[in-house]
Amino acid sequence: MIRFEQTLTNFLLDHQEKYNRTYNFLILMDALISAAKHIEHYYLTGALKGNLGLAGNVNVQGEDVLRMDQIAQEITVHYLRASGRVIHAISEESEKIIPINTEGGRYFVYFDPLDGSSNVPHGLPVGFLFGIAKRNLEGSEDGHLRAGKDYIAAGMFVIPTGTFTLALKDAGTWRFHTDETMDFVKPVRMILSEDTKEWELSFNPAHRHTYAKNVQNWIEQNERKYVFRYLGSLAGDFHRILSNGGMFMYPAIVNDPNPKKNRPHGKLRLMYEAAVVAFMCREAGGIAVDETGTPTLDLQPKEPHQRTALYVGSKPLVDDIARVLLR
Ligand code: AFP
Repeated sequence: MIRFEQTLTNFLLDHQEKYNRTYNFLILMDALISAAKHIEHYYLTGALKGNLGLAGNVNVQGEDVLRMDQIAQEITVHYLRASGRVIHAISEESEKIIPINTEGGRYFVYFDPLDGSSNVPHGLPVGFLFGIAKRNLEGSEDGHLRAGKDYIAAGMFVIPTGTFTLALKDAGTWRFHTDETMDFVKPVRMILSEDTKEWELSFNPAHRHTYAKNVQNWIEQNERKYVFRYLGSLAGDFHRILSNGGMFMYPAIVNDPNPKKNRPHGKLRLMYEAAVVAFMCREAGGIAVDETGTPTLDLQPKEPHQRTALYVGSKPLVDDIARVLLR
């Protein structure tokens, strides 16, 4: 007997029908999946084809652009355009908001098509992160910069591992794997583990002495209780936290010996990094906060590429560090 697993398409079909929704969301998801598969192909063949190096320019964040960043951006914008369902998109790779189908579109998509660039020259895991919000169908439209709490879905592909995690508003966080036909199948609901023995801590240890003193003290007092893991790609690091529980953090950098290197607002981008994982975390029973202990999902972006500090993961652990953040 052949064992057939439920496909992502069937899962989404069930979801849309259960909640009496249209199929527009399926069309958008199909576009994102096509984009992710296409990016994965370029990534897997990148070393052979010479696509893992620099492109020769600098992006809106002042970082060197990689050839793969450009390829991933071009692919994603193509599929979003072809879907006809997107009003505009915000991408890490584009300084300005990208108008797509401004009259007929239905969704806003906030994405980073290749997150974790330090892993690219090595062909190691990177992420394709996205959040989706819906047009205000009743009444006038707002500034299109939605807070995470207003996303209807958020997800991440960990490239090139063949895993995809998708969170749907009030309907859970689900992990899919690739089958032999390259379809995403077998939804498994992700709930953050309550078993503290499995919990992991994840942050860049090279920065620990640049964090606020109360954060440094918290680390000193707590780090030995947990396993430590850090990949340097948010999607990969958060993927582990979703599986095992614990906390990923990218605190504000306020004590760098070279003050020019301080990042009082953190490093991660709110709309297409922090809010995306915060949304997935909430649907898996966890929580995320910024450097002031404010829930990440409540942060209203004022501009597309806004940065934020991030503490995300199991609620007891995030609540615990939030207590010292508030002091
Ligand atoms: P890059 O794409 O510039 O490497 O940034 C990746 C990222 O935004 C996120 O995926 C990581 O969690 C974090 O930055 C890693 O930053 P550090 O290199 O400072 O540890």
